[in-house]
Amino acid sequence: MEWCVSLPKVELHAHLNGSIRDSTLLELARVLGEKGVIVFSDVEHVILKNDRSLTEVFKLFDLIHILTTDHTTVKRITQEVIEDFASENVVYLELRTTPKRNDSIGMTKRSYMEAVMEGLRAVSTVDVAFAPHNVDAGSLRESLPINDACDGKRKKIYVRLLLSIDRRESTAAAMETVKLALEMRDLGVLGIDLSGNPVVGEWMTYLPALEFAREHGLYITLHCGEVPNPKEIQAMLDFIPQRVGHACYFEEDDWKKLKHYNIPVEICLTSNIVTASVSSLDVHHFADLYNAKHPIVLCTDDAGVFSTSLSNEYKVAASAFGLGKREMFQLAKNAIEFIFADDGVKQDLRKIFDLATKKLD
Ligand code: 6MZ
Repeated sequence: MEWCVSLPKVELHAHLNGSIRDSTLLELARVLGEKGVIVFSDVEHVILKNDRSLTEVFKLFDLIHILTTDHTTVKRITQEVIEDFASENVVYLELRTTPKRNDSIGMTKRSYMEAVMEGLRAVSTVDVAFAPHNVDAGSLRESLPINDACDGKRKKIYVRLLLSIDRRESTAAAMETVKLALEMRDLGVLGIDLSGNPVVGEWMTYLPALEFAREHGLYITLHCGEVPNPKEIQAMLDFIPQRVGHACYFEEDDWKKLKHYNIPVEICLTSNIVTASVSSLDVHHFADLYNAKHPIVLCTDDAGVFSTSLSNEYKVAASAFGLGKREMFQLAKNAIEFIFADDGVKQDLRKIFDLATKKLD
């Protein structure tokens, strides 16, 4: 495990509200319990539970959102999540989150995202490079010298953002999120994710907003095939997104299309097993895709909800699929090619990995 921790890593599929520390969730639940908003003893075991079906996961997200959807807490969890990823040598993080409205406290999707940005700026334990075009905040930090992730120096992490459309949302709400993403491009927002409970909603509802996003140059990644839904899977692949997440319920034609378009897959091993989207690692599609040299990247999905970390996902892959250190290193490095950030960032990341090669043998 130690080796997996020191390995520099790229995280491309992490939901902000799924990546919160248990200790933070419990603390927030205690406070709301004291205020009488929730009953702490009812939610404590829900937060600490380890086995969760997909249905239970989405119930848990409803609870998490009650605990976190205010500006101060959104700022705090963003800061903590970035610190946690950096502490295990994640050198590039594409963090995704669903901008939310909460009229009772005057929260708009924009003010939610401003709280996320404040969280990014508040990180002090590591250097965060997050805003490529913003002279005040980002470009100075962005030009900080690269760090060798393994040498114990102060760590640096690149952070970029994807805004998520929740499958419960209407076309208009999805469009609002895309427009917000366009407005926040200078602050490191690179693209759009479609996520949320996969048994809810229709592809055609989100399509206009996703097309608009693409026309305006945003990158797109879709949760695809997390449940069996052959028509939707084909429609999503025909859209040719830049990446897809999960791909658990693909059939032969879907694999053919995915491979034909060479669409990289964000693989979330622990998430797929815990939610029973894949019955066991022995039959996980990682192996086929890996052997076919199809672009794949290991990710956590929801490190908090599934009690995992990116280092742990590499460890799980190594033992389940018999990968040695060289293969793991290459797998981690290959992820650079599938990030949505520009070539300058890719070059920096390649240097980080090259420096690390020597030390990780
Ligand atoms: C689909 C998921 C997900 O956006 O509030 N989310 N959507 N499948 C999954 N696999 C288990 N895990 C998380 O983070 C939480 C939200 O991300 C999506 C859901 O919409 C969830 O409400 P944010 O930061």
